[in-house]
Amino acid sequence: MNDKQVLKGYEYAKEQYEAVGVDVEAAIAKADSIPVSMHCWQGDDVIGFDGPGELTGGIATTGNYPGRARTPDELRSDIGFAKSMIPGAVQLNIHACYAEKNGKNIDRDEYTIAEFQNWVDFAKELGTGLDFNPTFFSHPKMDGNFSLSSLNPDTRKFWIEHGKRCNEIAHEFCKQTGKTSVVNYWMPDGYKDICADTKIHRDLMTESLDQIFNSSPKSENVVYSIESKLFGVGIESYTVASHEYSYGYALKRGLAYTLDAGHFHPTEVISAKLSACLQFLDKVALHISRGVRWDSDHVIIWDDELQNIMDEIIHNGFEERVYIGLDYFDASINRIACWIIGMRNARKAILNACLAPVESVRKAEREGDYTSRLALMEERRTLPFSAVWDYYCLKKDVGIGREWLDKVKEYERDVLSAR
Ligand code: RNT
Ligand code: ZN
Repeated sequence: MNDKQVLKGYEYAKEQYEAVGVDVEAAIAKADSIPVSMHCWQGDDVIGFDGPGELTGGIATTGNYPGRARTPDELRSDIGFAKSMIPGAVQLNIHACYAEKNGKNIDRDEYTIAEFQNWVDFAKELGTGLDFNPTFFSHPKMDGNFSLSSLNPDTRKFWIEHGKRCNEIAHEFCKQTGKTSVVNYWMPDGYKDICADTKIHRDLMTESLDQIFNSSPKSENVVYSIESKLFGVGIESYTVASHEYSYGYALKRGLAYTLDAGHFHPTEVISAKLSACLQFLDKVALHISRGVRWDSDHVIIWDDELQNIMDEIIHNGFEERVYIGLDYFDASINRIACWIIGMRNARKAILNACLAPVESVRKAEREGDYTSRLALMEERRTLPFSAVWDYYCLKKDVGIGREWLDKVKEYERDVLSAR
């Protein structure tokens, strides 16, 4: 498609949206400014650089598509390349296992900003902030799948120190990038089979988390968040940090709560939880993922749930209270394409939410006219969104339509295939 065609399509689309009361330029500007956190771990199958080189502990990647990033530099160039085809404000999300120890013999309980300085410099180059995650998996100090709630005090001590280090490091990120840093806590702790004592681990988890947060620096721009999960791979029967646990902890301690789209019963959706959680919590973080039957973490597609999530955020004015992040890992297709597809889809859904003529639908609802409510909701679906999206991509110079795919194929030929 050439630029002239895009502009022509945009003129038509703009008129259509204006006819239903939408200011298209304002919608584009708003959609462009909302940050989406891009998870570095899609690029290397969540393996990281500080450990034994395999992923263990409740999550799994499947597939062996060639071209996995094997070094920090490879991962950073893949991210940089992907970002050139991703429009809108981006945060970069990294895990503690992406530390670069540079030959130093230190463990996760001793990390400082030094092990992440390359990531900070990279984020600054990209103009993004850095989100962070302590890594409570893929490590010999895990007690089976237990970390902060292990019955072994030495194990707990190690992971408590790890949490503290990560919180300190995030403050450095913040200082250096000048941007907010969300520190997300996900602990796989739990049992494969039915357990006899569900309480003891939760007591210990609370004690450990309290120790971490009671002696961590606090500032407005570092947001600590606790992620819940229904079950993990090999942790099917009991998870310590379940929904009620994590939500309750966050609420009581004034932290944020992370809703991962793949962490609930298959008929539950996180879009339905947002305005409920935000009645009581200040902030919520999102891990947008796509569960397929089990804890599968497929690449997110632009489906109804993704749209509903963004509608809930934007139509309720929650942009400042919800930190949007992605969390999936597919090793069966080109990993860079995974990032681009997911990040572009997230942005499409944000833009589409900003373009929705929501006031007229809400007015119908308030007036009890549920016929119009349904009719208008359905009419929204066929508004000429794609013409606005193409125009936005043209403006941002990120490739229109499928153009980005040719570039990814070229990169695969020239760079990835040599790995
Ligand atoms: C696992 C959680 C967690 C991880 C990342 C790598 O089920 O979703 O957020 O995916 O931290
Ligand atoms: Zn997650």
